[in-house]
Amino acid sequence: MLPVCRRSSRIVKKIKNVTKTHKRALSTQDVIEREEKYVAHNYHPLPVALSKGEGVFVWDVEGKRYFDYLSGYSANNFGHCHPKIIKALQDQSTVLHHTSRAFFSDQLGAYSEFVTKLFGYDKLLPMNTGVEAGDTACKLSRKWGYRKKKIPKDQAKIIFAANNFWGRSLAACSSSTDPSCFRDYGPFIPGFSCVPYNDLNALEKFLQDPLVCAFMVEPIQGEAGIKIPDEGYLKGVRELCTKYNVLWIADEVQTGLGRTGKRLAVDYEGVKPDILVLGKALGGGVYPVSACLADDDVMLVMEPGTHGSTFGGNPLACKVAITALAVLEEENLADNAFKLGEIFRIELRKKLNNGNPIVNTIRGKGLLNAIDINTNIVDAWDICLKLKENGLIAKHTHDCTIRFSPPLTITEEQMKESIDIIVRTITSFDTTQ
Ligand code: IF1
Repeated sequence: MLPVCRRSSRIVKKIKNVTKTHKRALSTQDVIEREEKYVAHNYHPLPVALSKGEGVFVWDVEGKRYFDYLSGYSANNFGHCHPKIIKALQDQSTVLHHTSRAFFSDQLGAYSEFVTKLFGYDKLLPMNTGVEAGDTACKLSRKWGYRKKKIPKDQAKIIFAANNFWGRSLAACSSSTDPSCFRDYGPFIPGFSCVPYNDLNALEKFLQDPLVCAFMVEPIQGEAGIKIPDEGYLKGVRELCTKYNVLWIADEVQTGLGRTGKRLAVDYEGVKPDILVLGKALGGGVYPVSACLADDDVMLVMEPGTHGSTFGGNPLACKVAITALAVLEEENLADNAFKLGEIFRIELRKKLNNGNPIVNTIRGKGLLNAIDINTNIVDAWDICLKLKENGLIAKHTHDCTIRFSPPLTITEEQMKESIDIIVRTITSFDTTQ
């Protein structure tokens, strides 16, 4: 066994060697092989190795430019390296970045006041990731159920929409109807059940159960493939939850913050959830920031020491989030998403939906759009590979749907260039076989 000094110098040498290889320009293949070797295989990424981002564009390690049509799963609503968000990150990180909530800080109250007034709630509970905020909403609802609805101890039920997706925790898996999300992760959390999405009659039957404390639903289902409910569904959810004294939890982690062409997707029907869950773009794409918003009759069931998070609500998160929201409002990005989303769907339907057998449907709201592919002719994956070759990166969800969600900062000219790439790519596939 080598003496400690010899061992540590060997480790230092190894690290130097690793950093030295960094100096040689890495190829895409180098990046892929290194990730394969050292990173868990819990994703199957598109074979592109990104090293730079600016606005709606990203560049790979060979310097090739792409339109980013995933936006980091809608965390990059404001584009890559938005100058105001980067400045806020830089400035705050040199002043005070993390304190924990064991102490007050000058940023948390300012941020929470801004956010609660913007969305019309009494209070905010700060977390970091979307799934943590979703979990917080479930805990809030159960506690409210026991304290306010007088549900007998440990019997509270929460209803979710079938085909929901709200993250990767055991709680989220426990509510999932997608085997790829829950297989081999049992036993599951009790008291969770699912109701068909976009079905108010089915929902009412579940909500009549006096043990139900909450119903969690995405205003548009993301991972399910950008599933848009009928007009009036959200109003119906609001009415039924009020009628049966059930908290409505709206998961706007993906649909929120301008993505669907409104500040929140629920704004399309002018309804207010009891608990609003935000995440992803709330951190401006540069820092994990999520939150639950609720009024005092719900939020104040949480007493000190009964829930929390090391990083939740830290000064850096607050500064970045308040800046991201200011960018959303000042640059009218929700309106831009609405306008350019219309152009996207109209142009693609005109150029692709007129008999091209590959494309089944084109749907979406704002800049949360998807195309269903006829997988008898071509796989969505193969289309994504070809799109990449043509300078646009997008990701399929399940086998037959490709999501198209660029940053909300995209311009009309960039949108038209992207549409050309998508049309050229899809029409390049042979449909005769
Ligand atoms: C993955 C997509 C999936 C979400 C909604 C909560 C969360 C998410 C509506 C949890 C997260 C991410 C997770 C990522 C892929 C991506 C995603 F729809 F955005 F594309 F999976 F559906 N509510 N969605 O969409 O937020 O804890 O991740 O911050 O896990 O593969 P998180």
